[in-house]
Amino acid sequence: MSKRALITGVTGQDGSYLAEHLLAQGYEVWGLIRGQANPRKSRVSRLVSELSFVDGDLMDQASLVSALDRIQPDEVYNLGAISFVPMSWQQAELVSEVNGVGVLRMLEAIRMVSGLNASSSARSDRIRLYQASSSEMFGKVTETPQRETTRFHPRSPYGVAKAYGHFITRNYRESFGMYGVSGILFNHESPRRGAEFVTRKISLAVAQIKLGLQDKLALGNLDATRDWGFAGDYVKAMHLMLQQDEPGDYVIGTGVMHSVRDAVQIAFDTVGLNWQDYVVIDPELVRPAEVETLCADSSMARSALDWSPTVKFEELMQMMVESDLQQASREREYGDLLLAGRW
Ligand code: NDP
Ligand code: GDR
Repeated sequence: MSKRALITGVTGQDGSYLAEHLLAQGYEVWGLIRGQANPRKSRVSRLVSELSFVDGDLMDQASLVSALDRIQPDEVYNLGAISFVPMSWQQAELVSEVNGVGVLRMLEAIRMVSGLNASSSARSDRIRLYQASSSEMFGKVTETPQRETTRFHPRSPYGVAKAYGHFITRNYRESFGMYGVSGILFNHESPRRGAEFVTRKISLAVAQIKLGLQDKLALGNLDATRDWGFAGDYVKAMHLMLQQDEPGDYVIGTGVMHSVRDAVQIAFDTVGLNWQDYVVIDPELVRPAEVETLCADSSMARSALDWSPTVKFEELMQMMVESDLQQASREREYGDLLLAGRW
């Protein structure tokens, strides 16, 4: 019998890649969808047509219990979150509810549906949980590169909420014998990345500038450095984590750091333009408390999971720029045809 997986956050970047990966492994895949008419549902069903959907929201405990009851999944991937860090200073309470307490709601739903209680001595594998933890938990770093044992010092309400989700997952593992793991994933990108994140903001702008549809790109801190990888590689690590005999938490990243300035340079180089002619600094885009630098030590995942990244940063930025250029060219062609009355 094929395994069954439930993904929260299925309409997001990682959700769509993970759904594709699990379907390719022979899984039956369900996505939790929130909202009455979620506009991203049709986008993800176009990308991943064999996907099934169930209604639910991490803000609504009963909806999680009823989704688990109905689907009886073997594996739950909790990717749902408000994932844009600056939003967490604007709506700190909501972000804490979804990204922090939302994890507790999912753990409680699994506990109820699996019949686990505090006297459960043996570990329960009935429903395995993957929790999407983040390198933002490291924040103001105390050692470089960061590994599983590096101390957390989150710098945003987002990072604080993710740290809660991380520890409560570990606590349910220790308290109830639940099979729950957290992947501490560093930044990962793709042509499906949301337009608000810096790499996609850059690739979209470069495509528009190349086609003469935009003339400036406003950015914040160009000196911030990140360990950026390809989302398609990272969802494979999520799956591998849930296949281990013993549950554990793993750092996932490339171990290579680049600055936002490097990202800009590679993206503009891809289309033969000089970035200094187009990029302007907008102080409004600088964060109240910045995470200046992040770099992963994934040696544990590399040896225990046999996982390694396959896409280098330069290739990743080029892939994103080329995808956005193709898309923008198609849209411009369509616009020209409309204007010429030939559509
Ligand atoms: P996205 O922002 O692309 O997707 C977020 C998803 O969360 C969307 O599907 C959204 O659904 C869903 N969501 C938002 N609020 C709720 C809610 N109340 N209940 C249920 N679902 C909700 O994020 P990514 O795919 O990039 O990231 C996936 C996860 O991994 C997130 O938890 C993120 O914080 C974490 N992460 C991401 C990293 C990265 O570099 N991408 C690195 C480390 C961690 P909707 O369509 O309804 O808005
Ligand atoms: P991050 O990603 O906050 O690391 O969180 P983002 O791409 O938003 O920022 C990366 C760095 O770029 C700097 N920066 C800008 N960022 C944005 N968005 N827009 C700008 O104009 C800009 N200019 C400079 C930022 O200051 C920052 O230092 C992502 C999300 O996916 C989280 O959900 C996830 O947990 C972490 O990665 C790991």
